[in-house]
Amino acid sequence: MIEVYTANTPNGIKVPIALEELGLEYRLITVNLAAGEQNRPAFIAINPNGRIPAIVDHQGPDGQRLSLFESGAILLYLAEKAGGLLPRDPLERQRAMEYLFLQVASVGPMFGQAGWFLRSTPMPCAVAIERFRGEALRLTGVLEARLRQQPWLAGSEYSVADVMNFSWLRMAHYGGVELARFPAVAAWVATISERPAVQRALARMQ
Ligand SMILES: N[C@@H](CCC(=O)N[C@@H](CS)C(=O)NCC(=O)O)C(=O)O
Repeated sequence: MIEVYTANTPNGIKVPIALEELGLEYRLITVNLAAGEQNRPAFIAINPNGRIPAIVDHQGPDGQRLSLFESGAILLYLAEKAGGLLPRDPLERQRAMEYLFLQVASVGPMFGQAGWFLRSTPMPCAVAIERFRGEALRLTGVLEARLRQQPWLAGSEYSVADVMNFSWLRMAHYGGVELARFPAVAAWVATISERPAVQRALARMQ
């Protein structure tokens, strides 16, 4: 059984979606971010970085207990464990890695900062909004160009790269990005939203 420490946020839904897609059993443990549970010693022992998501797999490599944080690392671990969500074709596999890391390094941080400066800061800052929303728009354009050429980010196969980026792009408005300007991304979000595994994961996260 895999324990999933998470919350209903863009980063938090990735792991339940991947687990549902891969058909792995899991137990959800909701971390109350508003109450600061991510900074409590019991959680820091699982994720020293104090962020969700994190997992504990009691049947990890060689049957050992594994605790793991960072959503990209978790999704790659789960994909390899279950043998899914990663293309077998070597070129597409590298594309999947590429777009997974683009999400971790750029899409998540830029959308996250854009949303925070647009909605959560007590002191609005036009320069910060322009910078981060501008980057969120630019990155959505990168995904748009890719999805105009291929049905999925890796190419012909749905993969961890789609799960990672979908989790943020379905909330694009949070970062001040309207998907009406990006029809290929909007259609890809709608298609992924209809997948039964995605709907099961989102229902469990309510
Ligand atoms: N790069 C990390 C980002 C994790 C992250 O920022 N999680 C947010 C929720 S979406 C969090 O735990 N925030 C709590 C806080 O800021 O104290 C990942 O992909 O796992």
